[in-house]
Amino acid sequence: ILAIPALSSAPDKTIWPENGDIAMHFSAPTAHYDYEKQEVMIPMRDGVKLHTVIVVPKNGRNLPILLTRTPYDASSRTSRSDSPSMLATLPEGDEVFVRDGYIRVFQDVRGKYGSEGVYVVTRPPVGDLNPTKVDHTTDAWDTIEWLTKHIPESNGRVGMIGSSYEGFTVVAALLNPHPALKVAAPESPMVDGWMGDDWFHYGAFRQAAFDYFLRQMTAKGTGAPPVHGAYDDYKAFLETGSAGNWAKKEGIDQIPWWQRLSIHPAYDKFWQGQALDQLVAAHPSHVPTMWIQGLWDQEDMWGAIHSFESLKNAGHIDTNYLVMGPWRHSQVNYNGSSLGALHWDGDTALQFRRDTLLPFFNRYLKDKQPAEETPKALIYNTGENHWDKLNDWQTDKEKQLTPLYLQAQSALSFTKPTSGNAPSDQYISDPKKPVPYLPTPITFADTTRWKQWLVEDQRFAASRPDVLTYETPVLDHPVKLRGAPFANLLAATTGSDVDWVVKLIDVYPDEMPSDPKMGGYQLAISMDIFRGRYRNSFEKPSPVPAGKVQQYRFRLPVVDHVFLPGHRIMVQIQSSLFPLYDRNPQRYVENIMFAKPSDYAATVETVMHSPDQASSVELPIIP
Ligand code: PG9
Repeated sequence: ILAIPALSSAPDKTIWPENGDIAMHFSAPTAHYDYEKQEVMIPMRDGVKLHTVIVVPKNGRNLPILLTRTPYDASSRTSRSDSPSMLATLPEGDEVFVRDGYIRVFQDVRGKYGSEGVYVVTRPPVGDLNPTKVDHTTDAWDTIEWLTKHIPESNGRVGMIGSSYEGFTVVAALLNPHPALKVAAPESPMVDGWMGDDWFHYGAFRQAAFDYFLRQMTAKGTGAPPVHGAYDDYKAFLETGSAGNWAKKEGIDQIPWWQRLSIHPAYDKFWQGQALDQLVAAHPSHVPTMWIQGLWDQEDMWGAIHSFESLKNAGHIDTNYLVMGPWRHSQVNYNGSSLGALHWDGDTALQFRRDTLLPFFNRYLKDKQPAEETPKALIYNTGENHWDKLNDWQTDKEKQLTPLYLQAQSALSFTKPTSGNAPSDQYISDPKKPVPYLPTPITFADTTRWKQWLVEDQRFAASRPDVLTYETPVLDHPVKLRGAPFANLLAATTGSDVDWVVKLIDVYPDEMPSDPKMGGYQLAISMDIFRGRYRNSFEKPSPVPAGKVQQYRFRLPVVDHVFLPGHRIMVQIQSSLFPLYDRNPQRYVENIMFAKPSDYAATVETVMHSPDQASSVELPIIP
């Protein structure tokens, strides 16, 4: 018989863990780290505390602070990898600042991740649209006040930086900047969600936003994953119908932001009151600011350039600078050597961060004179493949545009159409077969395709019967553009509403010996969509009179491009970009978000190119 130990005797620790195998107390040794990371809750004026991660180089003294306010989790933004090195811990875009000895701070905006308070999407400034006493201007102010008093290693100066939503928080801080905020860099800031940033473009709703609603607005932390139930979103969205139907199907109709956004389909006071490009010009700051964005920014193509231009038009050019790189959304903070099939002269994003951005910040945060003067506008020439450094940037008001006219027989030319040729072209726009924005199948979750969709080869669209295509002969001299082209369509529909998509395209030579797959490539250098009901007023839409030619004139995204000899210029026109943009039913309804299946109708679109109704794309040509 085995001897059974008495019940009261303590277990042998060498064979059995008294409290289980989870260490009661654990902290990773960090003595050898080259930084210290601190997490603090910073009190705002209303008592709400915001979760803030502060990363300080060890043994640092008299260092500037680089601040980003984010809805995307300050903790994960400050842990690219778990490493004893500050360089590896912080995001790629920060490397130049880390190497130069900056203190780095990321803060969760109120109501998201570790921060207390109520989250409101791109919380508008205190006033008509925000009945509280706090906004991103006050939160930035209170945060900077606290940081400058509580980080002994700092020199008391702060720079703000961030892309997209994080760029939006930089712009908001500029409306009433804390005196210690010495320099700012909004990168692709979300500035006007209706005109041309994330939610709409000229009134056409961007259904790609739906997945974002789920991830950001169904939980304080990371929200519910989107469940589409199909690999091909073209098919899934087509079968579901209106944007409102999709919202219902996915449960998005429970989200307050969708409930607000969907009852403001027009550019009413709700959107006007939070358009930051107008607000910064009305409340200009003295903070030196570099407005940065990509030339193919698939998310926030409006914000930076329009803010810069509206400041310039209001006479506040002195402290403002413009940078536009050959980048997709936020690519400024990653590798900028290529975009889709396009390859640049080196890592353009690193070149910019190292040679322009860091010296700009150092000037105001460290009193270090830059080796060369910061150009007023730094913009990448995407035709000749180099940076252009400019000491001025002309806004639309200052620019002469040259019309490039649509012609009979799919031609394009700088001379006006003459009589005796066909005066127009037609196509059927059928909401049952909308033009896709990428070759199908399309999966919104495929982020690689999403990031580069604006540089997709447009040949897949050119071959469709519902896409009009106009082209110049092969160029025997370069045509140089710098600025914003405008679409100027004179067009009619048999329906009572219509969308117009206009693309300005560089057609590569048939043969490209050094890169054969680029032979004949159709690169859209600028494109946008315009919802016809807003042709007379963005605020007050009106039905389009059937069969009557109307003018649709709208600005396209800025370019700095040279059409090289051997290339052609092309213009494509179509009436949908699905499922990125919701379909226009083409029969006028009060709110397209909630159109019924019976509202959608195939209609005939007529684009004029007669001498007195000459459609064109107006080009910002430079000598
Ligand atoms: N484009 C994203 C966004 C900004 C603002 C509102 C909603 C979405 C972003 O990348 O942050």
